[in-house]
Amino acid sequence: MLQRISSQPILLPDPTSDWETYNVFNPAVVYHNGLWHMWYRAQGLDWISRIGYAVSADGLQWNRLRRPVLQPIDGSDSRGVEDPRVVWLDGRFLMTYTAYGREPSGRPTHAGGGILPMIASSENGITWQRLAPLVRGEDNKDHVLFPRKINGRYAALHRRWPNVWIAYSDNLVHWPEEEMRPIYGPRREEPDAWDSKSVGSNGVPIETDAGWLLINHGYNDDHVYKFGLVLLDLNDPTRVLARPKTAVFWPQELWELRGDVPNVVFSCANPVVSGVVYVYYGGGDHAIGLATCPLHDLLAFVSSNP
Ligand code: BMA
Repeated sequence: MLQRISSQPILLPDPTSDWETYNVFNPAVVYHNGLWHMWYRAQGLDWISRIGYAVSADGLQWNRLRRPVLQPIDGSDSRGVEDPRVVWLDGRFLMTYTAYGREPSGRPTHAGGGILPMIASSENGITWQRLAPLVRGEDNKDHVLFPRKINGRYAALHRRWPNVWIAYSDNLVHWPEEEMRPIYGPRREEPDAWDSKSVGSNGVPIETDAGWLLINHGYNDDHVYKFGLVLLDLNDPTRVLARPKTAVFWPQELWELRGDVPNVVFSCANPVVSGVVYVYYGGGDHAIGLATCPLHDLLAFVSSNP
């Protein structure tokens, strides 16, 4: 179903750079005004994650900026800014990213403390203003905005481990706790399931007539990151309409099976252009690959494997 466009990565680390020397991975990609925009996580000589920007006319060949567009500024993100996801909404780019800090931000969950699910905004994709975290006081990440307001409000998926939750906001800054709801979690009662241990969101939810199509990730005791599909109700995304039991994508190429972290495909982007879903992903936390699929094939798979 999802096919790699090549057995090779489309973007590699740059050994001549100080900040993207070792790894480039987990990019956000938005197609806007005839250009493909990419924001990608990079690690260089100091192993701190920064976010770089690249632009492309065809989604395949990328031109990178020499310097990162988002990097740590204080103790709340001094260990790195990670895993961007971007939407174009209300005439600006909005990014969700993980701020990885030095001090525990509150109650650690499985990730061990010091993690904030941040939101930032940009008119040109290059200069970014930090807005606020979606929630404080807990390790929470894998957050992603819906590409439009739902019932007049901004909406976001986030992970309050081990479950994926929804949150709503009028202003992107205040996300009332009392309106947060869990949607789905790991299939713990089925130890052999590919996602029995952990799940999280990938790229921006895809709006279709059948519902919000999510490509998500998960793993089981084998700790092999794979992708699956989830379909949510358009007006009430806490309603899961379908969740096929089988994964749709997993590490196969050597650079996905080895890399900096082995057995990882991890995606923060699935833009749809002319009916084709472009899944950009990090392989082995080391390089960036691309797999594509007609949107209607994914929907047919979901409807025949609810
Ligand atoms: C997750 C995130 C991702 C990473 C993945 C695999 O927790 O940190 O950025 O790709 O682990 O290492």
